[in-house]
Amino acid sequence: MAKEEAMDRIDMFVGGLAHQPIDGDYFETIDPSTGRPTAHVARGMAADADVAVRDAHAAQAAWAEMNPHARGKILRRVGEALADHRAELAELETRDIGAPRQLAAMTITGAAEYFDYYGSVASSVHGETIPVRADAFHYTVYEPYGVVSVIAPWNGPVNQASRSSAPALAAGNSVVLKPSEYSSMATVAMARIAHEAGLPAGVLNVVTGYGHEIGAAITAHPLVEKIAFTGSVATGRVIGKAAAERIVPVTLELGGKSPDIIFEDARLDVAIPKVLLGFTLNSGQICTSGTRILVQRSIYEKVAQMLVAGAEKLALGIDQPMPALGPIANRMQFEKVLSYMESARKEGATLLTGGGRATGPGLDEGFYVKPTIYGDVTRDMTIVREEIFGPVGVLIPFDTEEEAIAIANDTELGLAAGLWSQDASRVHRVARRLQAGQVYINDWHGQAVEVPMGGFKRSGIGRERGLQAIRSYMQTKSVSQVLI
Ligand code: TXE
Repeated sequence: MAKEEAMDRIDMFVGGLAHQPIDGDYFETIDPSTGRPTAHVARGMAADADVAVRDAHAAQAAWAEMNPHARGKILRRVGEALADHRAELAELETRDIGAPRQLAAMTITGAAEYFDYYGSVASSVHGETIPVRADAFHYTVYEPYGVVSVIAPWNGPVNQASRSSAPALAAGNSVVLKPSEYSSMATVAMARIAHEAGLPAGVLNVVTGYGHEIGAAITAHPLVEKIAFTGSVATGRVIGKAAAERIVPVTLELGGKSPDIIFEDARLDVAIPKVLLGFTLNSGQICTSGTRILVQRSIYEKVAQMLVAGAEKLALGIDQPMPALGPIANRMQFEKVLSYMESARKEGATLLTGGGRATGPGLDEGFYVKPTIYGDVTRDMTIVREEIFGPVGVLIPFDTEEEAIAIANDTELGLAAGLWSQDASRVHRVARRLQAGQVYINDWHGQAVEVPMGGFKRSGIGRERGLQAIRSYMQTKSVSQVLI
C-alpha cells in the first residue's frame, strides 16, 4: 500500500547502532494532529531489553573511568548537537505528540540545556574529607550506580528523557532509555545524534515498545542498578514495587493537581496570561500544570471574566504561534480528557468556556479539545480531585489566606503550587505552608535546569534538575583509614 510504504520505520538504538526487534514486530503510531498513522515503531521485548542492558553494562566502566572533565565535554557537545538538530527533532516531536512547532522547538532547546548544564558540572560534584580524629583519615567518594533505566512519558519526550539521562550520564552511569509507546521517534533520533556527537557506543541506548513489555523488562533486569521514572502515579506505584523487589533506588516524578492562588492584591495584568498558560501550555499536558485556580472572592468575577476572555482568544493548531494549543497527544488521553468533561457535566460544575472537542478548519481530524474553564465546583468533584492532563482549569473562590492554604493543600498530590500577590511578607508566609515540591511566586512554569523539581506527597520521590539530581545518580562510598 503506497501510504504504508511512505511511513517511517523506527528501530531501537542500541550499542551505537540501529537495533531491529528480535521478534520482528512493529506497531503503528498515530499523528494526533491528523489522526492518521505516522510510523511503524519497533516493539521491543525482554530479549531486546537484555541486549540493551548488557551493551550498557559493557560500556559503563570505561565511561565511568573517563576523567569527569572529558566526560562533561562530550555531554556539552551532545547539547550543542541537539541544538543544531533542533528543527529535525522538533518536527519529529510534533509528529509524535502534536506539540505546536514553536513549542516543540523550545522543548528541544531545553533538552540541549540539560546536557550543557550537566556536562558543565560533571567535574564539580565530588566527595569531602571528614575530620574525626588526628590519627585517622575519612573521605567520601561519589560513584555511579552502573546501568540506569530511564522510563519517560509522552508529554515532552526528548526534554523529559534528557532531564533524567543527562545527569545520569554526567555521573558516569550508562543509560537504557524507554520513551512512551506514543512518542518514540524524536527520542530515537536524539540518541543517534548524541552518538554522532561523540557519546561512546552503548552509553545511551533507546529501546521502544510497550510499558508492560519492554518497560517492565528494563525495570526488572538484574544488571540495572537505578531507575528513573516520569509518568502517572499508577505506573509509578508499579515501578516502585519492582524497584523494591530488587532493592534498587528509584526516582519517581509523577502527576500533579497544582493550586494557583490569586490574592486580591495581585497584579492581574501580569497574572492572567501566566495563569492561563499555567493550565493550557502543551494543551495542559504538563505535570506541573496549575489547574486549580483559587481566586479571592472580592476579585472572583473579574478574574473569571478575564480568564474566559483569554481562553477564548487562544488559537489552536500546530502551525499557530505560541501560546497556541496543539491536539491532545494521543487518542487514549483525548478520550480521557473528554470523559472528565462529561464527569464535570454530570456532577454539576458550571462550564464557563470551552468544553468538548474543538472543530474547525484543520482541526476536525485531530485530537483537539477546547481550552476549558469550570466554575461552581465543589472540592469533591472528580475534575477538582484528579489530574486531567488536558487544558482544563477549575475556579475556586476563597475568603482568607488561611482558607486558600487549606484548599490548596487538600490533595494527595504535591508537585507544584503558585501564588500571586504583591505583599512581600505574605508570599513567603504562604509559600512556606504550601505542600508542594516547587512554589512559583508571581509566575508559573518558571523552572530552570539549575533548580530542583519533584513531588511532595504522592507526586513522587526524589528530585530532578539541579545538583540534587546528579547526586541522586551517584552512590556515596566512605573510605576510612587509620594513620599507622
Ligand atoms: O502514563 P504511564 P500514560 C499522567 C496523565 C496521563 C496518565 C496516563 O494523567 O493521563 O499519566 O498516561 C511506561 N513498567 N501522566 O498511560 O503509564 C510507559 O510505556 C515499566 C503524567 O502514558 O505512566 C511510558 O514510557 N514501564 C506525567 C511511561 O511508563 C511502564 C506524564 C509512562 O506511562 C509500565 C505522562 C510498566 N509496567 C502522563 N507501564 C507526568 N508526571 O509528567 C507503563 N510504562
